[in-house]
Amino acid sequence: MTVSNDGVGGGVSGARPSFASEAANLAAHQPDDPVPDIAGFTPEEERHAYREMLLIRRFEEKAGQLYGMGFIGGFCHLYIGQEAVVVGMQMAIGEGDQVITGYRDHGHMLACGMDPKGVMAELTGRRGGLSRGKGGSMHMFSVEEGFYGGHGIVGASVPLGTGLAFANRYKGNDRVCLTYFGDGAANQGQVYESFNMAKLWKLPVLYIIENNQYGMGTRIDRASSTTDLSQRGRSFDIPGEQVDGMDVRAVKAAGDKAVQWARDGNGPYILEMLTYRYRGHSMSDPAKYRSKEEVQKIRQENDPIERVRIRLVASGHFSEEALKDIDKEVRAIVNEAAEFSQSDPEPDPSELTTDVLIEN
Ligand SMILES: Cc1ncc(C[n+]2csc(CCOP(=O)(O)OP(=O)(O)O)c2C)c(N)n1
Ligand SMILES: [Mg+2]
Repeated sequence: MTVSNDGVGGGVSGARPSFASEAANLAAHQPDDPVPDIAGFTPEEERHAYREMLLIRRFEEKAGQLYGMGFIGGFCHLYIGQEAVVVGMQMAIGEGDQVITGYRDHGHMLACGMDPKGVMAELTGRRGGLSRGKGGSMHMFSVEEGFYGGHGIVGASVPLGTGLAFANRYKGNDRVCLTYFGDGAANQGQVYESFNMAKLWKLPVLYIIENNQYGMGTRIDRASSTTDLSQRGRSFDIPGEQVDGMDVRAVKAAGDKAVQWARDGNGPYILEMLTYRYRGHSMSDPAKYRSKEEVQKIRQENDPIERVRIRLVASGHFSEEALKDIDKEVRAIVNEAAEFSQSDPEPDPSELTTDVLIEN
């Protein structure tokens, strides 16, 4: 199969449109497209995407509340607004493929199928947490579900994900590693060292840049000399493209193509997901570096979940009632996780010295 190499090796693309015009572009694909537009995405897939995104949204809203109530300590970076990225990509991979990301990781874990109770109890530092209450928000892991962390060091997921892909190649399996990182991380040196090796050895890795427009309080155009991050692989001859990361269908379509490219032995591929985070960088960020109107506009015009909801109802395949039932089901899961994460005991003090060093 072929994947478009457009842009790689082509002319330098023009000045990046301002975010306002980018947002307007995103808004242009807005929901009132009549339904047949779900081409390649069955109503059942659309429903699945809706449920998965809603689970992440409700989970994150609850985590925000628990943080406010003092149940969660330390850092907590919410994924609200970016749900279509992980859900669409997860729908594009299969059994045995791997996922690795940074610290904004709750959505990735839920999309991978990790237990919401275990994730929430880890946030509150309880015994039943996925790292037995000793890792917290940024440090969970599940080999069974193909999730390799959860990394607090910005950019660290990139060489690690490249290493996972190297292991796949070395073992001769056909697994692909989804390696997520942010627009801020995209300026790090280790990213480019990884790109070089990945292309040289044709490693099955997809670099998924979640461009949510900000690295902490700094807007991308204030921190990056070039802002079309999909073209960051040019020096290494790694193809890439920008994707509407607020449209789960677009994400899955781009994901399907790129996963196949990597699985077929063509090496790495870059997907720059144009997305947006609604909340501050972490729970302690009042987000004074942007206006409330900017956030409000994206929420109203581009919300990834609302876009699917409108399409589903317009399609006639699902009633408002049926969608409310999904909401109920998801809320019950999140409430149960929240209750567990408050009632489960903290780890025993003897656990302080376990899982620190491998003995003997
Ligand atoms: C090596 C390193 N440098 C700096 C930090 C502090 N830091 C934490 S998050 C962050 C911004 C990263 O932004 P981006 O990659 O866009 O990810 P986002 O938070 O938007 O998901 C920085 C600088 C860190 N954790 N690690
Ligand atoms: Mg960012």
